[in-house]
Amino acid sequence: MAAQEKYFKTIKDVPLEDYFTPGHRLCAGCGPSLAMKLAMKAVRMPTAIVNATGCVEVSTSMFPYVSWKLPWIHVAFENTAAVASGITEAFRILEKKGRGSMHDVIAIAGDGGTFDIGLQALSGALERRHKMLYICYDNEAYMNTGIQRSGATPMGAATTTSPVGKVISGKQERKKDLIGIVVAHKVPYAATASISHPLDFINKVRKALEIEGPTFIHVLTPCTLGWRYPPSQTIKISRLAVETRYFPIFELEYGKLKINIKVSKPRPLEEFLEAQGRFKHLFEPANKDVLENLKMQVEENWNRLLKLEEIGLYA
Ligand SMILES: Cc1ncc(C[n+]2csc(CCOP(=O)(O)OP(=O)(O)O)c2C)c(N)n1
Repeated sequence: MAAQEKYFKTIKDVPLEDYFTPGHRLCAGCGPSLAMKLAMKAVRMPTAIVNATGCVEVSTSMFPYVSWKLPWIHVAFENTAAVASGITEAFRILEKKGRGSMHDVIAIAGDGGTFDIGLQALSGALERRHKMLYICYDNEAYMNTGIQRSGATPMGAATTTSPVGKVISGKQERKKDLIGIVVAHKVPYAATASISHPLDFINKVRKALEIEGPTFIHVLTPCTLGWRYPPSQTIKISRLAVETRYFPIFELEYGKLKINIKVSKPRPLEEFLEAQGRFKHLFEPANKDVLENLKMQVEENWNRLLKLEEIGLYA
């Protein structure tokens, strides 16, 4: 890729250099680790990372080793976006005073850290319109502490706090519409992405960094332990999430919605579900209604996105 080009046309144009390096302790087949590797391919230096607690943080920074070849700070869940906003403003002032250069600031947190615990700080940072990118890697539960359900866990999924038994059959509530919440702040750019579509993801990270103001990317990152599937299946399952319309890939630029991956002939949702142990019980006759409900949600969401694409506005 020529130095002046902003985006990557093919995967071969992506730089070989890794700012997220091997040797970390994330699982074999870990979706979040792939998301980190890909996201770091899009950075424009200088860049600083603000990383909330979670699998990525604890497994990439065990003293005396670190997997990040760029400035990186660990923060708590609650203040991830607040710390990122403080850092970005500090860089701005330092540059203004001629004492340093502006850095891109990327906040990174899991779904527990974003959908639930860090939501207030995220809302504040988006509303104050700091120049920063927030990436939420979504493995649909609090994985680092033993697979507890989060606001991102889909209905019907078995987790340790939404177990399958006589009383309930997996999580009873729907997944939170996080990107809807983000877009309600009228941010200039928000997008979804999947590690099965690396070029789309990398270019979205680059685009988000190029845009002035707060930007947000929600990337789906399967978890071999929590979703209960063999490590070799991570990319296949990520792709099935997209091809069944379970996780639509779209972006919102200044409120205009574009579905980036048109899935005209979706694969049956069952193909995505049956590949994972956390949904095993949904194929028992007693849980047919949960399966049907989940299918209805997927269809409803896709139709809603199509309509919003037509209207040209998210909300
Ligand atoms: C305020 C607070 N509550 C709970 C914890 C314990 N804790 C550490 S990691 C973690 C799970 C994080 O889940 P998520 O953000 O989804 O990231 P993942 O572990 O799935 O990568 C929890 C609950 C904590 N560190 N701080």
